[in-house]
Amino acid sequence: MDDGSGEGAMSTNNGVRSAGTERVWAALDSFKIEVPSWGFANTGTRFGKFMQPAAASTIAQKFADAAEVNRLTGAVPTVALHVLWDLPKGLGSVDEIKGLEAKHGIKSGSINPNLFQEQEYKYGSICNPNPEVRAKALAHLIESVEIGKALGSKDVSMWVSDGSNYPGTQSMRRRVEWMEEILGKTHAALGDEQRMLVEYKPFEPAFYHTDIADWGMALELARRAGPKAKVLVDTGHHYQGTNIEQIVAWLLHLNALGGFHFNDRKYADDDLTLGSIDPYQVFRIFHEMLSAKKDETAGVAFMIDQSHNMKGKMEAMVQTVVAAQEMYAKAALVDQEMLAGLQDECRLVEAEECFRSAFWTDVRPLVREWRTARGLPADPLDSLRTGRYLESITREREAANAGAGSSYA
Ligand code: PSV
Ligand code: MN
Ligand code: MN
Repeated sequence: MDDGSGEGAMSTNNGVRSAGTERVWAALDSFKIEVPSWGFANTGTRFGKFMQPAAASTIAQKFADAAEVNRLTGAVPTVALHVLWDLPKGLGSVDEIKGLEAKHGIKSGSINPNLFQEQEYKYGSICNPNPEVRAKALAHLIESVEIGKALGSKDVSMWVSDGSNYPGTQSMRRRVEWMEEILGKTHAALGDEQRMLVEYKPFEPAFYHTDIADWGMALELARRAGPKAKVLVDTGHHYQGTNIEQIVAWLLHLNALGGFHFNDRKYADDDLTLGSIDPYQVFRIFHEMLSAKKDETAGVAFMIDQSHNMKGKMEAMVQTVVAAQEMYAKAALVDQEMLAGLQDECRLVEAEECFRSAFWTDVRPLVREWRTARGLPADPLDSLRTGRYLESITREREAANAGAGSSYA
């Protein structure tokens, strides 16, 4: 099999592993990705939601689901928590979470404050003209930092949905000042090992302007907040045609990339399974990670941010983790040294073929071999479907979910 680098994805040649295969195995061994608790729950579209019998409705169920995805894929050591949805008692919920960590052998990942759901936030949270509302938002952020400390979790991951719907109705400049003040105070509360990730999104729910609309704004806000603040790139939060891997390259260069929220989309923030629309983009992003210097990528968190109304929650999550592993393996196949040489000599077609051939190589047999060698199911999706877990949670949760209300998470 020819991958354009001359190495191919065959695992051995007379018992000798190719350099490409070695790179793929090392990449798979190191690859970890965080799953979102909300990806296992009944979440909706803007107009409603279709309830699934096996959806998780308690934090205990979400932990159990995340642990099962980890058991199937070997790549999910942490689950992201949304404070309002998963820790309704705030710090008072920490003991329960610690118990679930111990029970399931996975840890709490990023802590996601919720600055968008409560009535007070109609005109914004940390950018709200009302100082009392801003104080409420700050208190929630500080509590989220404290929850992170108590759980030993590294990242407080902030998505600020603030903005306005009509021109002239808000002062964009004053809102920047309010935001800077609160982000600075939140940063000051962080522990030594903690970071603050600033997520951006150009559209919805504020249709005219969102206060953190793109990576430039997120970067500047992070810089002003302090050295523990980094930018979070959610792949669904860009305009059509944006070159996301170029943003990744810049943020890596500036030592400002904190992590990713991975998902796919066709139109806007669709939160679809990874690579379902554009796997080449995932490959290109992973290539930026793998071709960067080690100190530039240290600490960059891979997280999933997806939700599904149509696909089964567990199946969708396993699909995404498997797609991520496969795309990462493909990106690891690129012979970086050869590619750099071709780029320097401007041998354009050869450089493109070297790059593209790695993408077109079917790495699935190799990934399967790696899974088996690591004691993991060779086909995680098939194992999920034929195993007992899905069947038992469907049976157990069906009755409870039939009468469930329709809160977002
Ligand atoms: C917003 O669209 C977002 O991407 C943020 O990360 C939120 O925390 C998450 O989705 C869940 O609403
Ligand atoms: Mn996100
Ligand atoms: Mn989103």
